[in-house]
Amino acid sequence: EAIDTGTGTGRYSGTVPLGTTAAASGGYDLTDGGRGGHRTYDLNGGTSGTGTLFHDADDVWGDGTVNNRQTAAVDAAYGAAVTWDFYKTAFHRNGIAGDGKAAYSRVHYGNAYVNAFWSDSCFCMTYGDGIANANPLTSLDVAGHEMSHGLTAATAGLRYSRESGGLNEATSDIFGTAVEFFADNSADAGDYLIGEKIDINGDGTPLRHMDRPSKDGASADYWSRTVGRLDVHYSSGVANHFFYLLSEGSGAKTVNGVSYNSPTYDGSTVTGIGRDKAAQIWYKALTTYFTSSTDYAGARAGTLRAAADLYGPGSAEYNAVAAAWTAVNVK
Ligand code: ASN
Ligand code: ZN
Ligand code: CA
Repeated sequence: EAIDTGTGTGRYSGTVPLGTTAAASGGYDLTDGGRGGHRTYDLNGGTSGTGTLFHDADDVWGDGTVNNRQTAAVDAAYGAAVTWDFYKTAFHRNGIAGDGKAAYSRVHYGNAYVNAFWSDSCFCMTYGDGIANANPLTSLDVAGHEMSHGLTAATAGLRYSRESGGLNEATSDIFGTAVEFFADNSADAGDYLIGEKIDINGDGTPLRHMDRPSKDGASADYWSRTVGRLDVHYSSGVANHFFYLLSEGSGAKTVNGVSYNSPTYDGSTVTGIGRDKAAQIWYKALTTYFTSSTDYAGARAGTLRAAADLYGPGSAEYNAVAAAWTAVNVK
C-alpha cells in the first residue's frame, strides 16, 4: 500500500487533490495516508457502523453531482484534509487531538437527513444528504465545524449546555470559518456565514451569520443574563459576533465579495485586528484557559489572558479583545 494523490470533484469544492492509498489488491482507497490515515466511508443510508470504505479504480473521484455517490465523499475527505492542514499550519497542531491520529468521516447517513455531527465515541464525523438527498451537508465550513468539535472535546471540553455550550458551538463556527478562508478555494471562498452552500433552509439563506447573528431569526447578537437558556446554536451568536468584530471591526465591510454590517451593543466602534490574530487568540484561550464550565465572562477573561500572552498586555490586540467583548455586552 502506497500513499497517493488522486483528484476529486465535489459538490461544493470543485476539483481538488485528494490523499488516497494504492490498495494491495488494485485500485485506490479513500484513505489519506499523509494526514494520519483519515478514511472516508459510505454508510449507504445506514445509521450505524462504518459501511464501506470508498474505493476507486482510477483515482478520479466524484463528478460534482449527487448522482455520483463519491461526490459527497470528495467534499468530506477534502474538508477533513484542509482542516487537518489548517491546524498544522496555523497552530502547529498534529491532528485534532494533537497526537497525529486521524478522525474518520462517514457520508450518506440515513435518508434525506438534514444534519452533520461529530461523535467523540467514534472520533468521527457523519454527514446526511440534506433535503431530498440533493444537498449533502459536506461543505467545507460544516466539515471544519464538525471536526473542531473534536478539538474542543480534546481540550477545554466545554459542556454542551448553557453558556459553555454556546462557546462550544461558537468555537466550531469560528474554526470552520477559519478553515474556509485558509483553503482559499475559488469554488467556496471564505466568508463569515455558516452553511451558505448547503441550502439548509431551502431558500438559499445560510444557517448562521457571524457579523449579525440575529439575521437567522433566533441567534443572540449580545450577551444577556438569559442567553444561556437558548439552544447552544443560538447562544453561540454572542461569541460568533465577538469573533467577527475582533477580526473585521464594526460597521459595513465587504470581504471576498460578501457584504457585512456588524452592529455593537452600545454604538461603539470596534477596529478589527484581522482574522488570523483573532484565531490565534481564540485557540490559545481554548487550549490554555477555557474549561468545561467556562461562561461568557470566563471567555472574556481567557481571551484577554491569551492576547496578553501572544501580543502583550496593553497591546492593540489586547485592547481590541476588550473592545469587541464590550461591544457584545460581555463586560
Ligand atoms: N450539526 C450540529 C452541530 O454540530 C449537530 C448538533 O446539534 N450537535 O452542532
Ligand atoms: Zn456544532
Ligand atoms: Ca461559510
